[in-house]
Amino acid sequence: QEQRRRLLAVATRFPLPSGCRFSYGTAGFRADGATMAPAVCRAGILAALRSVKLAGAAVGIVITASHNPVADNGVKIADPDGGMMAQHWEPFADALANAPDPDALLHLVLQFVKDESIPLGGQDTAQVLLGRDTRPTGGYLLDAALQGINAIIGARAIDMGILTTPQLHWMVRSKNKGIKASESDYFTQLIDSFRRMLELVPKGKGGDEFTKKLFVDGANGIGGLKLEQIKAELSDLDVIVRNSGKEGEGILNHMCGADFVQKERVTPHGFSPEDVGVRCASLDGDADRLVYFHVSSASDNRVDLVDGDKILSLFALFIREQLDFINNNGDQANKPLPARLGIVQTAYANGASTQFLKSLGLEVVFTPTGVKYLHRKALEYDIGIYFEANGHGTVVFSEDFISQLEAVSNELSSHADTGSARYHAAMRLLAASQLINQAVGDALSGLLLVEAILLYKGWSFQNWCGLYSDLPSRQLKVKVMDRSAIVTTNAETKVSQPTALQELIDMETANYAQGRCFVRPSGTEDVVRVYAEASTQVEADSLAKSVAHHVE
Ligand code: NG1
Ligand code: ZN
Repeated sequence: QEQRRRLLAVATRFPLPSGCRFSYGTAGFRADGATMAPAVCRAGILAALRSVKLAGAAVGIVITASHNPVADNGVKIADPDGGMMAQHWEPFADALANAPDPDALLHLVLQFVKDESIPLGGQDTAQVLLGRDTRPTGGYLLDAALQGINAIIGARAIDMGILTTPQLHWMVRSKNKGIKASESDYFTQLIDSFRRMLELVPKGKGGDEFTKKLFVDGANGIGGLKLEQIKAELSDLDVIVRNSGKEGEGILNHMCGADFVQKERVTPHGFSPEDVGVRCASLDGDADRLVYFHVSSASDNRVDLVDGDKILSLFALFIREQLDFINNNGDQANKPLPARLGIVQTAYANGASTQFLKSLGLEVVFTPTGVKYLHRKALEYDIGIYFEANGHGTVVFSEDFISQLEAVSNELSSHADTGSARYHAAMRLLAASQLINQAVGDALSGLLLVEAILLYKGWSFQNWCGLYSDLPSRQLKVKVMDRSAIVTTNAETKVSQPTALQELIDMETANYAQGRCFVRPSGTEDVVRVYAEASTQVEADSLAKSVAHHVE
């Protein structure tokens, strides 16, 4: 009865404005921040129920709208492993967010609790960790989330403060693993593993094109602020943060950030042609995306871009090299360490990157857009590397493989073999697995891994950028009456409905050398996205445009 009373009370406090329709989408609920409180409150209820269902394991709530404008906000839920909430709860999430009135909400919750056998009513049965980005609506939405959580008897909310999205995911994961999970633990892990990576750089190896100086575009968000906190401890780097998120420097994601740089291919606000020659990185508003760029010339603001595909390629090269050291250093006495290395991309990956990765003999697989799909696929390997072209991705190591690496390094050190290439390679992979966020794509840890690998290889930005040349591509958005009318298949590369549309796309694509084109409904915006690639920019533009006409 107390449980019913609490749910009715909280639903009455946060009535759903008429005409609002929420969908959990690719990355949780998103809308104008001022209208989000009912959805966020309900996400609080949902997260608490999820924790109760999972025997009180910590679950996370992140309040952010990532790269979207500052007035937007959003909410998503992290499961106990630090990944995205299990998809089979999404239909309930949608229904809950859209329940029209308190009675409907109560009925829905009670029915779901029964169907899922969620043991409500006990003490200390749920814990929910909350984080939010720097958006002005964050505090107000945090309060809505807290009220939602507290509507479930026995649920405890723990506000972790203003964080990057990946920090919160990391904390949830660490807490459930029984590892210390505060922000300073996160920073310590990053700084220590970065330092270990640098200690493992062989003296006098390879090129010496690496330079210490790095400009970082913080998108005027939380990532820049956090990087400012730790940069003094990154002794081999000279990090200068712009659009750092400090008062007065600019508006969140406005003319800056990873999404802006990747889509527009021009310097973000705060950068100029004078920065020519310096390696630059750009984060998005909640610091789960990372791209790199270089000002192309001193006369205009265009940039050379290193996107998620090329970050992935750098990671893949490095990891493959270490595996080769471990396995093929010619000494027959060594037991090989068989490792399945898998590369996961989406249809948005530049075709040149896929070709490059395949030419290295790597296994490349595709999933639909959205890190929840990529991450899950990557977990099928001993080492899974996934990235979206827009810079969201990470490297995941299986626990079994980590134990094997530890066994190799223990064995070698017990034979005082710590000078061998094999030992160093194993130690590098272990350090990388500590450095790179195992829960979700993380711009800060990704940046440090990139820097450590560039330093290890002695590479400049140009060395890296020159791994392969991107095929010219174009992305367009098309507004339609009902984007759900388009249904796709084959990791979104083909349209299955309406059937005639795919024939038209095929027909157009056939007119272009190296042409590739697909369309799909966005999961975060009310648009259909068109992507086209061809051997020249003019052709990619023209292919995208003609297919967009067929979509309209
Ligand atoms: P949608 O709107 O479903 O295309 C976009 C990005 C995804 C992902 C999500 C979540 C593109 C083409 N799509 O999804 O990669 O980052 O937002 O933020 O970049
Ligand atoms: Zn983001």
